[in-house]
Amino acid sequence: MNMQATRLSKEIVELGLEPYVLQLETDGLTIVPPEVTGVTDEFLDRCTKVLLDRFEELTGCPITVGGGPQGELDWSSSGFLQEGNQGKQSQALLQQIMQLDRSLRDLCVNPVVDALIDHLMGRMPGAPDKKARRLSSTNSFIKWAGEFGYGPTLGLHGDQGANPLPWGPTALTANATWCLTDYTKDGGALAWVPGSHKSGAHPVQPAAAKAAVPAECPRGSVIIFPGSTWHGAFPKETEGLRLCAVAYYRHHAVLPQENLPVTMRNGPWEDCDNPEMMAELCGFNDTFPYLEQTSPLPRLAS
Ligand SMILES: O=C(O)CCC(=O)C(=O)O
Ligand SMILES: [Fe+2]
Repeated sequence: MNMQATRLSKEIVELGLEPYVLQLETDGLTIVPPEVTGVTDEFLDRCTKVLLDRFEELTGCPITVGGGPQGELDWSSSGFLQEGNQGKQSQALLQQIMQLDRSLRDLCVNPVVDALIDHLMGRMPGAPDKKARRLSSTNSFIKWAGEFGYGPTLGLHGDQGANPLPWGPTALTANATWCLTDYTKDGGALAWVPGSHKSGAHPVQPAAAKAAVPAECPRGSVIIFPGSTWHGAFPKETEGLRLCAVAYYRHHAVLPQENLPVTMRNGPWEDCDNPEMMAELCGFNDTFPYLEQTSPLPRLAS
């Protein structure tokens, strides 16, 4: 974890988040229950409805939490082929979900999650009041019953895998996976390897898959881990959906997955619980990448 951040922030102490920080430091993942983040059943219902409506809008196929997709799906026009997976594809990724509804933006400015992500990424050099964390993208994994999943490797990876090795103690990316259904091993829960964040490198198989455990938790929980923690998912063997909303973060020095300073500039970023935090998370006022000459120039004196 971030060396500067081994001191606990005011927010961590005020919100009583020390036990979650300890888990992040020792295991590389923590699960925060809805009682601590304050999300309600009605709020989770709204997030769920927005995502399922969006799935139907983009695919033409109605989908329910209890029954999964309500028709045959055909991937052939998408050009999508999963290597080694002879079975039917049984998940889809919805992107840019923060644009869809205020509920999904409010997840991104939740003060509890923000304090823990800030702990992982720390502050700007020489500016202890400036947080280094930004949003990289917002996505939803929609998973339904299917035998294969990610195969025997469980698809284990570190999310910050595009960054050069070795990874240091400061998180370069971090993941907050909001569970909109219960997460169980049979139900295709996130798989992860305790302590793997300390290796500072990619997973080594098959030992990694052997050491993987499920992140099991009730609906409304949020699973938080740095980009160095090895994770994937168990195959989903049960009926119905495994649904989540992922707020994916980056250190300010790391490229975003979605070009949020551009895509959200005229978007509904102000419509959320904390517009000031959202503007910072989108990186609207960051020095880089610039779009025009920003460095001051002199004029010939007259
Ligand atoms: O749940 C999954 O299928 C994998 C999730 C994942 O890799 C991620 O959110 O970064
Ligand atoms: Fe991942």
